Amino acid sequence: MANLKLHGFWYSPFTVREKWTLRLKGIPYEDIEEDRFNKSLQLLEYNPGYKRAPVLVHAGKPICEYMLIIKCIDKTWPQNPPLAIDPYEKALIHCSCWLGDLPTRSMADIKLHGFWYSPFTVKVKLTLELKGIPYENIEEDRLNMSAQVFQYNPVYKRVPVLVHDGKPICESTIIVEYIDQIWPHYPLLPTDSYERALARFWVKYADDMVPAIGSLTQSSNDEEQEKAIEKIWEHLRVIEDQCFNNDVKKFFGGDTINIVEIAVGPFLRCIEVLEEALEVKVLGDEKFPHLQSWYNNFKDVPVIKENLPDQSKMVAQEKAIEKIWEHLKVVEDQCFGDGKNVFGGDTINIVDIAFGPLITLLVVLEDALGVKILDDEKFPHLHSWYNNFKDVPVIKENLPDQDKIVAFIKVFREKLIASS
Ligand SMILES: N[C@@H](CCC(=O)N[C@@H](CS)C(=O)NCC(=O)O)C(=O)O
Repeated sequence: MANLKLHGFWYSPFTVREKWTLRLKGIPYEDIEEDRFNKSLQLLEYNPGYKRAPVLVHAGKPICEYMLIIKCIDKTWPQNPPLAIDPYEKALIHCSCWLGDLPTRSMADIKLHGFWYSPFTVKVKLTLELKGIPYENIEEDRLNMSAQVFQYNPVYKRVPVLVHDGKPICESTIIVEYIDQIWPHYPLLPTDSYERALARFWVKYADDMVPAIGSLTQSSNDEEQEKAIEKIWEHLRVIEDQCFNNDVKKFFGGDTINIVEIAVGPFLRCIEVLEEALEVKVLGDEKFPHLQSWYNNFKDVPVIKENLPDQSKMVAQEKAIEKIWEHLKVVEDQCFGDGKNVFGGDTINIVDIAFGPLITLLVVLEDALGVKILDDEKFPHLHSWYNNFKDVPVIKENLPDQDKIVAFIKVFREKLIASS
């Protein structure tokens, strides 16, 4: 990434042309904004003749003069060329460059449907960002996913979904590999077949860690928490000893991030979030020195740092569910702990009426968020009380319509977000 640096002035049409060219080709680069009245020593050193920008520095070697830079970019990264292959078109483009108008080649239409906090979505996002591929991010509402997601992913009905020129691709790993094939610069998969197979093995192993992370999210007491952490540790130990067991390599594939980092990194971010939300220790360099130093290298890469989901926002989300559980635990132990059919004994009373709609709301949220809130193992009394309550014919017939509640929550959330 830092292999390619562009020194320029943001307002200069010459610099802008280079930026367009790099963007069109999806080539990641570091933008070095120069001060026209106080140019950097590097710029003066790179372009001692004219002392002007733009200057593109590729692997330490400077290239000056915008037309030469464009030609050089086109030759070095021939994919997705803004300078057309056809000689006639090429000639036209040269002409229009001189006239001051770089023709815009129609950019691929790429849309990413996802949730900002989902590690699966993050895998795809990091891939696009690392490769510098422009895309439209479509943030889905978990409570009310767009009809497009159901249309694009009718089998699993989940995100991420990448839509490339109108064609949907589902499943995060498949999407990452697809992107890597279509835009091969900054390759994420090794070219050697054996190395590729090894990388894919670890990508799969990262996905296999998901149930253990899910158990930690769902744990409601110390014992469950410890069990879940043990399970995660088992996985991390394997990764520590067998995958990132190299002191020399910065990343799995060497000096640059590859598909293994893309697969493991977002899950480690989830673990970090759970550590903070549940006040537990899972990661750490005493236990997993290689993994920790690899993760630090990963997070240090500017594109990763900028695009990993915000930890404090994720923690807040986790803590909200924790808070609900705290309340439910009190209700479970103190209110419905005596095994009565309903609170009033055999007939519904005011307490049942008070809790009924709240629990209905939680059940809707469970469904919408994909989180088990009213877990029957965690809250057996509350669970059986709710079943009894729902079974009473008058209640059954008058419970609010689930779709209507979802629609209401959506409007309510939108208003809340707008007013915050
Ligand atoms: N194996 C899938 C997993 C995707 C997944 O679980 N997505 C979740 C978000 S983290 C989802 O869309 N859930 C919505 C739902 O289940 O309704 C992948 O790699 O893409």
